[in-house]
Amino acid sequence: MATQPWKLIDTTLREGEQFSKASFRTEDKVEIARALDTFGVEYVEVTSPAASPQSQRDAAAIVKLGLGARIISHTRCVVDDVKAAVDSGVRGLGLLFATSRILRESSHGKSIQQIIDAMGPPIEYALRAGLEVRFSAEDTFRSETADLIAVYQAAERLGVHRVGLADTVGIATPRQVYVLVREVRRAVACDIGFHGHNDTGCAIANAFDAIGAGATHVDVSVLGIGERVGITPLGGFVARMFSLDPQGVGERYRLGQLRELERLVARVTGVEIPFNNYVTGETAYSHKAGMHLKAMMANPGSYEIIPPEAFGLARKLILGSRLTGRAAIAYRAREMGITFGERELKDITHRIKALADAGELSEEQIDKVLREWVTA
Ligand code: HCA
Ligand code: CU
Repeated sequence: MATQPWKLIDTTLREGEQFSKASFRTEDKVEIARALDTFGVEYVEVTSPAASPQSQRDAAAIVKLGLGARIISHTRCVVDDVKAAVDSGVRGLGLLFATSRILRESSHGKSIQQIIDAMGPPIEYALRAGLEVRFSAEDTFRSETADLIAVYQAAERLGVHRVGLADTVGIATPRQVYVLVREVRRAVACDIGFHGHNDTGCAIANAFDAIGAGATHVDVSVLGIGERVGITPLGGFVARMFSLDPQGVGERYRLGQLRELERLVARVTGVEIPFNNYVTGETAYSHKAGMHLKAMMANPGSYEIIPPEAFGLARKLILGSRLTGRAAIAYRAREMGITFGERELKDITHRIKALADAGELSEEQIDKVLREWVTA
């Protein structure tokens, strides 16, 4: 059970900048960073200041906002990049090296021993500068476990605060994540982070199992934006955790800000929020079938594990479809101050269903049918 402490590293301004539709201006980044801080994420990760001159200026601008969230940056594991990050004023660094054979061959050409030798100077530089340092093995789930443990233990000996597992290609299953995080948990004493891509739809479940197995930090981005189909979405992950610990999660984050935060990122990147988005999607709180409506009217918990009010949202009961039911129609009639007998209710519901066969009725149309029935 995911009851142990965990922290959110929002990487909308790093992984999310790698999203094909994102090209953030400085003012967009500032607005997103502020909104993330208002929501309450513990960390905001920004693009490596070494990536470009503007990236350096943007990182410094975000640091200067003086937010409550800790501003960290991502950098390659080389001293020059670390220096640029230190100069920008960020308080933490996420360093990484690919450890899978395929990426070692196609990306940097180093053996595991060469990685271990190369990570020393940048990690030491960052630690001497007083930064919180994380070392992550890119493409963790296509790497050999023995290699991973060797690299993580070397990082820990150098003094990193956290090691990271990255499902770079979205290949991991929840069980694999659980098993590997457990193994890393036994091998090192420092904190553990998880970063998971969503190529096969497992990113939330994987992040959840990482925490269950002892991970302390989870990477998320608003709407899940990132390379390809992106990573664990902030909203979906928070929903997962809220369903298990409503009070704890509700106290830690300003959940009522989620929708605004998502709208902001959707606007800046020019994408739509999916209709079935976790919690905030257009249909996330729509209830339609007669049997559902009946139970929802008796107790909203019947078909909702997360009350919409917790996120500042409202539910929508769709009464005018062919799937509607007597309880729903009686409910609406009562709201209008009309009471029908059982027989009548059956007939009027039948009538509404028959009309709805030609297309869903609006609330006004239902009300009209009910009123006319009374006066007829
Ligand atoms: C990438 C790197 C990364 C890094 C994750 C991490 C990944 O862009 O390929 O820092 O833990 O997915 O491996 O985003
Ligand atoms: Cu990634």
